[in-house]
Amino acid sequence: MSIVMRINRINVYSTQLPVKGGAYKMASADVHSLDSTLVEVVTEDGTTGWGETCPVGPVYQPHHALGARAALAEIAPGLIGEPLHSVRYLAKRMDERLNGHNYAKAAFDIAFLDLIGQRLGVPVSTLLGGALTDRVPSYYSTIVGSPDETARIAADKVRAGYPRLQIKIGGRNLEKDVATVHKVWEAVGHKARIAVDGNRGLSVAFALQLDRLCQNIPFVFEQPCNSMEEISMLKRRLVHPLYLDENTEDLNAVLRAISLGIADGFGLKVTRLGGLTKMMAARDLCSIRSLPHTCDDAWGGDIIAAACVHLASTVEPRALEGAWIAQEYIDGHYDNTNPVIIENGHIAVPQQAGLGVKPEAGVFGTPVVSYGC
Ligand code: 0XW
Ligand code: MG
Repeated sequence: MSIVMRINRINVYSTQLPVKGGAYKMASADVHSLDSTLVEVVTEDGTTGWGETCPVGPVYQPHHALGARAALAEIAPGLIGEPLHSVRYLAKRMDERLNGHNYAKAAFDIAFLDLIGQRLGVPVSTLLGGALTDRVPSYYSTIVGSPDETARIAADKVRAGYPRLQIKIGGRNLEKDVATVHKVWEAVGHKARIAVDGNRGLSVAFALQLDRLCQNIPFVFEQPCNSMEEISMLKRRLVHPLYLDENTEDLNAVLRAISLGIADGFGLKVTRLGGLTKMMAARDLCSIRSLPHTCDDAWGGDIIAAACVHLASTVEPRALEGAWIAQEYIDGHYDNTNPVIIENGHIAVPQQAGLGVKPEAGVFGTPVVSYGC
């Protein structure tokens, strides 16, 4: 069957995703409601493919919602009339229209794969090399909170089936962060794997002190400091394994971190790297060096959640640190027939053709802008 069909129209939508409970607190920022950008790519036969990009506020990484939409405005007109026969060709077209801005291009990359999957009658996981499982582990991410409350939530989430926890620290005194890590460990012990995430908020000195004061607790230390240079200074002085998240701004950064030997693993974000096609490359680079990683995004609804889960299903299970999706912090779904949901700390991999998620008609209101006919 030929998969050549042309892009007729692109609709861009914005939707607000308020944070349940009021605020998602990280060392770098507190966020209250996230502005997600969705692209709906319509082909000449009327099939629709969806993509999403939702920075977790403007401070987490050098991304913001209006930036995503400005970048899409540069790119979208150049995609109208293009054939959907090759995601690599369309990536080249996007690069010819705009340098960088991976987090915006990612939304299109996801939508193209959704369309091609539907056309071929296969799930996106098949286009990514093929699923190894039909259910992937997730992990629960706490917010920066009091030691006792964080430990209580951690124990609850382990009881709910999560095999991994990510404990947020930073932006306050050392005593509180150290107490939080100790209390979580006392509450959950070996029942869950633990990551301690500083979200770039610690100095090298603070990170070293925390590392020593928690040296008998097995956790991986995620993105404690801001820059790769600080991370390199830390790397050989830490007791705990070191994971990079925000520093992996593109595939070259992943490659650099691997070749410099400064990362024991990664918190990877689909949109930051430029979409699922780029994530496949990161997955394969990590696999060559047996480096574990997550398959996440910063935030977003069912579209980005489905993208993360399809990708996660293709990762060797021993290298998969889990697929984080924002479900625990947002209400509702774009698609109530086939929502992406966490059950017992795990997520079923959509089996339908494409992403397996179709936003309900009108759920995002009218497009903020449309291109094509
Ligand atoms: C836990 N996350 C995947 C969600 C927020 O965007 C922060 C992020 C992280 O690991 O830093
Ligand atoms: Mg992180």
